[in-house]
Amino acid sequence: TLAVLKGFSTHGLTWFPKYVNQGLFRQISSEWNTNLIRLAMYSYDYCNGNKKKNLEILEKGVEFAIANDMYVIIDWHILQDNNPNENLAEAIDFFNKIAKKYANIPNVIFEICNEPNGNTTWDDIKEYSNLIIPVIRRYNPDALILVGTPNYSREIQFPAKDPLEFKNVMYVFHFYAASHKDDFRQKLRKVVASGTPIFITESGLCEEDGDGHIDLESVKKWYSLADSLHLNYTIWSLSNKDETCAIVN
Ligand code: IDC
Repeated sequence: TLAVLKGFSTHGLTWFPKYVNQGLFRQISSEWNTNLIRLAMYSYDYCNGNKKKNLEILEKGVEFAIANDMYVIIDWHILQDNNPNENLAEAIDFFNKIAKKYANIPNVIFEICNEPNGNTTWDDIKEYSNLIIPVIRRYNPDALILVGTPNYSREIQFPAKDPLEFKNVMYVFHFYAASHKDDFRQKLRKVVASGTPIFITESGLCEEDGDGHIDLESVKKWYSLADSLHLNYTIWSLSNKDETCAIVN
């Protein structure tokens, strides 16, 4: 049978550490039937904050995910730092640490750049990936590695034409149902049909800024499309931030 991974993404771990708790992870795994959790480590905050403390939150999240039989995405959440090469040295150090710590643990999935944006091109992302992926592969020869795509992980046509030369890599697509409609769904269908491996590491029921209205009609279309294409996804976010994408209020 085909395994499909579904679950939630946390909000920024360093802002909402209380959601990294054993009881909640047990609940979303066993009562809500999710088998995936994404841990969003905002790279900007990691690089400019208390690294040791931030890593401790992440490590607790990985521990609770494994204890509850879930897959876990360790997400290097670039956003304000719009090009992953901006904090390259920090990224190498981060992935070296965590890849070593979680060497060959099958639950762990590595997401190396959340949403490249601004002027960041697919060539920039390839350059970064060609440096970061070997750091992870040194300890995890078979781990699944997820690579963000230009313009907030929407432009999956680039890797479709010009993929990386590594095995067990998937490309990241994000959608927010109230902002992204049929033209985006059509693009996703086309790229998936071309055989390009796509992983939806983040999606939302609301508008693309994480707030605004929820579009239930588009929501239904998106998740039935994801299901029909057997795509893995997470929903943003497992938090109570005052915005419509937050699932706790
Ligand atoms: C957003 C938060 C928003 C915050 C911003 C920057 O919702 O309040 O100001 O981060 O820290 C994404 C990003 C994710 C966003 C999320 C929803 O990956 O970090 O969170 N979103 O806005 N891409 C599209 C939407």
